[in-house]
Amino acid sequence: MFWNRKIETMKPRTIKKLQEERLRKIVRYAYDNVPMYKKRFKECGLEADSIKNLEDLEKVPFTMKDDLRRHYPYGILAVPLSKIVRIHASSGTTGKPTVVTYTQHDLDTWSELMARIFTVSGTTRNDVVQNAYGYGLFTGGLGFHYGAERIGAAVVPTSTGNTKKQLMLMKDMKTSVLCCTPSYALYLGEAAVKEGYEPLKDFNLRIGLFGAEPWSEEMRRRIEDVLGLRAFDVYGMSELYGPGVSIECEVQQGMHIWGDEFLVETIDPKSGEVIENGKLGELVFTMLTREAMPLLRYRTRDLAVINEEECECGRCHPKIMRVSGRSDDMLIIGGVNVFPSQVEHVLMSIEGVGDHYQIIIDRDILDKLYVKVETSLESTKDKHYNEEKLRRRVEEELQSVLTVKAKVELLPPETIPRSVGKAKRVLDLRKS
Ligand code: DLL
Repeated sequence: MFWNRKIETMKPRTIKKLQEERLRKIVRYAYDNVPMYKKRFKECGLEADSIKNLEDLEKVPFTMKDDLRRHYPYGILAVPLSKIVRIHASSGTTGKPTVVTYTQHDLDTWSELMARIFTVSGTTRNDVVQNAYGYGLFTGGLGFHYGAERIGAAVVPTSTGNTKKQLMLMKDMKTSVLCCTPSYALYLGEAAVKEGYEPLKDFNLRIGLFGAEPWSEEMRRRIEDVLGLRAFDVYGMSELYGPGVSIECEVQQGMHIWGDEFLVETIDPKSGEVIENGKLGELVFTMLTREAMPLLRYRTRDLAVINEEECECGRCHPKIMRVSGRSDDMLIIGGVNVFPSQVEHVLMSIEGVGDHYQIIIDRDILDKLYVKVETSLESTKDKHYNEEKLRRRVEEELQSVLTVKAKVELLPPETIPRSVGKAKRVLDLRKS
């Protein structure tokens, strides 16, 4: 299903032509209206009209998250404050948050992108959408809210938390589309069973729109099994409106990035060199029509692979394969690079292992990796269950994938704290 068939089915050549026109315009706009960009361009010996086509994009200096922090709160505004109608902020854990601003034009664009995202997933005006992303400074709540309203669906704005009430409403309102983080979806499934619901019978769920944190294929299967829905991966970030940047289509082999609004590249996070498509690199985005806060070559720190092959769904907008993590999430343990997503992949593929885990890195003389993971409720009920055998198996599989030794501790079900938003699974004690 298409929300905007004309744009969604544009051929690659048409997308590129549109991108080129928009790139020239947005560079001129950013140069004329944001002093930071004019200064940067001049420092690099560039004028706004030095950027004539897509190949020239490489000349444009990067924008970093630190640039936004340094210009807190309004330094990157390209319009007077009187034209700003919404302000969000990203959840900075230290120091000042990163502020993102929107004009009415930006909010309209964002809602259109969200309307496309809902429609790609198969959501229609006949659906009841339970939106359990946080409403507030976080972009998840309002982003999904306005997209669902735009397609005419009925929104139940539950926001995060209050899990028992979420479940009651899910049943009573006949919720058919659930929006929340994947970790909260798993928690909702688990809590439903505990509260005596039979999710496949009691709920009317058919679609889940999950994102805002990395998750694995194995986790997708677990969520789908427990809630009886089809789970779609949604990627975005506050600086790029919020959710709305990309979603998986029905083929579910990568997430389409809306090429009419975003130019995406991958770079080597160390050297900053552009990497050819098809190889893992850091995602860098240029927003093509942003009015309040144009961002040129914004470095996300997120790692993914761009795929420009034609997609069976009829959309030629480039795809990114699952976002495997952030370059700054990478753990270096005894000199070996380890991504938390690799740990999740191993854990979730082992039968008997539960859905919730924690990764702890400690240093005594050498770095030590600990993985605490719950056993599943079913396995503890199985009379052939052998905890030590399962623990050893988890350790062996982790070692073979990570190439570092992890000490595994199996915990009883429901002992690891649950999260209602983005899960915090890594505790790096070396940093404290
Ligand atoms: O998480 C926006 C969002 C809300 C996206 C709801 C999807 C659904 P931030 O709080 O600024 O914005 O966090 C952005 O979250 O740079 C990624 O590291 C991570 N992230 C977001 N979506 C995914 C995903 C929102 N599908 C940061 N897979 C990004 C992996 C994701 N990581």
